Amino acid sequence: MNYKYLFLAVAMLAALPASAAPAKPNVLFIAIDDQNDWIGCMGGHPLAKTPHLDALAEQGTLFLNAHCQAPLCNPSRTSLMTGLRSTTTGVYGLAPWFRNVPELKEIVTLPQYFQQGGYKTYCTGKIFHGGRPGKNSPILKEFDVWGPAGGIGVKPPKKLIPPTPMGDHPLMDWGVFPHKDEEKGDYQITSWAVEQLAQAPADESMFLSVGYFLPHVPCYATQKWFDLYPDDDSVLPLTLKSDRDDVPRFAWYLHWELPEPRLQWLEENNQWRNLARSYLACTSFVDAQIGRLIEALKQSGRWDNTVVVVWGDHGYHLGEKGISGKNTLWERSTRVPLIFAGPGIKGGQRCMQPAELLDMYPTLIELCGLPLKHTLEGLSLVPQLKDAEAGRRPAVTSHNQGNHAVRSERYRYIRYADDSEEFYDLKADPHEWKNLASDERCAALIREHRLWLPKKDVPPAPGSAHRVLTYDRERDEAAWINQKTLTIRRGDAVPN
Ligand SMILES: [Ca+2]
Ligand SMILES: [Ca+2]
Repeated sequence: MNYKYLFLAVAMLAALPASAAPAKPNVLFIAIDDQNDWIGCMGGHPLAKTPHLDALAEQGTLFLNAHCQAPLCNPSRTSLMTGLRSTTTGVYGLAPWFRNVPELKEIVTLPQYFQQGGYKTYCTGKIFHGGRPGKNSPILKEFDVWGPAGGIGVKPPKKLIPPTPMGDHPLMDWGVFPHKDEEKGDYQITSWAVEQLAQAPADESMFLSVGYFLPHVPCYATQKWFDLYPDDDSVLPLTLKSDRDDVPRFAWYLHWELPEPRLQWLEENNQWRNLARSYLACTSFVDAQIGRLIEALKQSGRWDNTVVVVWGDHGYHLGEKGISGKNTLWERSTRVPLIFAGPGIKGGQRCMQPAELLDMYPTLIELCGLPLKHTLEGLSLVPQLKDAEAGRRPAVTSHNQGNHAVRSERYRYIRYADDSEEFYDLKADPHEWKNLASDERCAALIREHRLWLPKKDVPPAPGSAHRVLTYDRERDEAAWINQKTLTIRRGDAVPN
C-alpha cells in the first residue's frame, strides 16, 4: 500500500462516528438442565437428534471432555456462576442459596462482572437454581432484566407413570400427552429472548442468559417429538448387569435414597424405554428452541459480534450402573455439552482436552476483553478455542466433601470419603465397566491422578440440605441428608 492510500484509510477511520465503533461482543449464555451427552455431535447416544446444536458446534469449538464441578443443579450452577468449586464454598446440596453463605454474600458472579463491565444483563428460565423471583426477591439483584421463569409449562391432569418409589415425587414423570409446543416453558422463554434480541439497541452490549428446563424431569413431549425415536430397545443405553459388582459400596451413599427410580423399578414397570425415549424427545425439543434463538440472533445482525456458549449443568443416568438420575461421579453424570462459537473462536474444532464448567467465567471475560479476575478457580479456555490441541489440566467433579472424580484426557479416577477408589481407562472401556483401582499396572497412573484431588475440601456450608452427605471416619458411618436425615452403616441394605 502506498502512503496516499494509507493516509486515506486512516482519514476514513477517523471520520467514523463514535457510535459505529464496535461494541464489546455480546454474550448469549444458554443453559440446558440435566442434559447429559445424548447430543448428536457428542456421540453419547447413537440416535440423538440435535441438528441445531450440531450446526452450532460445527461453527465453533465443541468440548467433548467437559465436566460439571458438581453433579447436581444448585452446587453446579453456584460453582460456574461464582467461579469457585463446591469444595471451596461448601455449597454441595440443593440448599443453601449461595447469597446466604456469609463468604459469598457479596461475591461478584459472572453476569454481575459483565454488568460492571458495561453490559446489560438479561435472564430468562433457569440460570441459578431456584424458583421464579418474587417482587422483592433478593435474586433480582443478579440480573438487570428478568424474563419469564419458564419451567415445566403445561402438565397432564395426573401423572402419566405409576407411583414411583421413595415418595412418588411429582417431578418423577414422563411420556406423551397432547399439548402445544407454545404451552411449554422452554418455548416461552425462547420467545421472550427472541424479542429482546430484536428490540435491544444496536449499540448495547448484551449478556443474555437463557436457561432451558428440559430434559429435566418431568419429560413431557408431544407425539411429534416422540416420533423422532423408534419404539424399540435401540433407544436404551448399553448397560452391564454386574456393573456395580466391582464398584465400592460408598458409591451408593452418594444417591442413597432419592426420588429418581432405580433401573430395577423401570424394568419391572415397563418404563425404561418410555423414559429414554421421553428424555431424547425433550432433548430434541430443546434443540429446536435453541435453533429459534440462533436464528433470531442472526436476524438481529448481532451474530458476528456475539459469543454463544451452550452448557449443561450436569449429566443424567438412564439405567447405566443400575440407576436413573444424577448424583454420581461417573461419566454419564459429569460429562456435559460445552460449545463456544463467535468472535475469537475457531470453527469446526473438537477439543478432547478436559474442560470444566467453571472455566466459562474466565473464558468469557477474556473473549470480551474485560479485566482478568484472579480470584477465579477456573482456567480460561481461550488457548483451546484457538487450538483444540493445546494441553489442559484434568477436570474435577465433587459430590459432597471427600468424594471426587478426576477426569484426565484418557482416564477417570474416583476417590470416596472412606478412601475407596475407582479407576477407568475410557479409551479401552468407554462405559466405565471395569474398575482398575486394584490393578497393579495402573498404580503409577492412579498416583498421578491423586495429585489433582482438591487441596481445599471444606465441610457443608451452614444451611446445607437436600442431597447432602457427610461421613464420620471413626464410626465408619455416613449421614445422608435429604428429605430426612438417615444414618448409613456399613452393613445396611441399599434401598431400592
Ligand atoms: Ca440440573
Ligand atoms: Ca463395573
